[in-house]
Amino acid sequence: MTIHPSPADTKPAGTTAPPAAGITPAEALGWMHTAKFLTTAPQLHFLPPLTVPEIAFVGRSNAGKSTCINTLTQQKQLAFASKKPGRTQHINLFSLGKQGVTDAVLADLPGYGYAAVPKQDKIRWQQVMANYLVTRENLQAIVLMCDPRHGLTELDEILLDVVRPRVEEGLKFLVVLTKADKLTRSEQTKALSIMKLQAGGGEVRLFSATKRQGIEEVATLLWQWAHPPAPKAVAPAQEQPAEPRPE
Ligand SMILES: Nc1nc2c(ncn2[C@@H]2O[C@H](COP(=O)(O)OP(=O)(O)OP(=O)(O)O)[C@@H](O)[C@H]2O)c(=O)[nH]1
Ligand SMILES: [Mg+2]
Repeated sequence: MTIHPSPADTKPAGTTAPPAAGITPAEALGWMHTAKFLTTAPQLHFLPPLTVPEIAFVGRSNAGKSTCINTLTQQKQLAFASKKPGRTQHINLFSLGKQGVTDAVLADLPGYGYAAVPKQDKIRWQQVMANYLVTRENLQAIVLMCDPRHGLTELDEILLDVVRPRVEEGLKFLVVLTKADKLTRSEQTKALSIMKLQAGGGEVRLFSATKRQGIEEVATLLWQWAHPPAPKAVAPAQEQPAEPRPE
């Protein structure tokens, strides 16, 4: 198992920033590397009901969802990536967890918006995805993959509308600006600030599979989302003895 050292690991002792929420980027990548194929489902009702947090990768066809999963998990062919849009046609689940104990699941979803797909298939898929996003009970986070050269498409906007009520109830939301290697530095900065305005309070990160940009940041964020701090037990209110009235 190869884990690329994080910048924090290569800094001289004493200058390392404290890990966010108890995990270093290298540990987050180690967790990602445990990914294993779990199951594939052509339709929602074939998905096994699960209780562990599920993180769904969604976005238009060819945006780079499968490549992002392979890059984050440091596995070349875990998810099927392809130059040809429409490569992923089922919902594919990958389990994560150390020592064989699954503590989260990644879901690679088929992309939308590929022009060559017959209209009926497009509508069917949009319904499957909307149902998945609305009804999947263990869904903990959505990663919307967006090529910053195209920005948010009409179908991305529809997806945002579909998930908004759940995001307002606490579903985590991240926009990954993919293929950042195709942009100059200043274009990246601009794309990031525009998307921050459009993401409605969701997180936004730049990402490049080829330049290995943003990998540690995204892995760390997903680990944090999959391991939310346990809610603090609320101590029962104690009866206070009545203050004696001043005479
Ligand atoms: N330059 C560059 N190309 C990328 C990057 N990520 C993905 N690609 C390329 O984009 C194409 C599509 O990648 P996929 O990962 O198959 O895209 P997808 O979103 O899973 O596509 P569907 O399964 O059709 O929805 C492939 O040719 C990838 O090599 C990246 O960060 N930089
Ligand atoms: Mg794919």
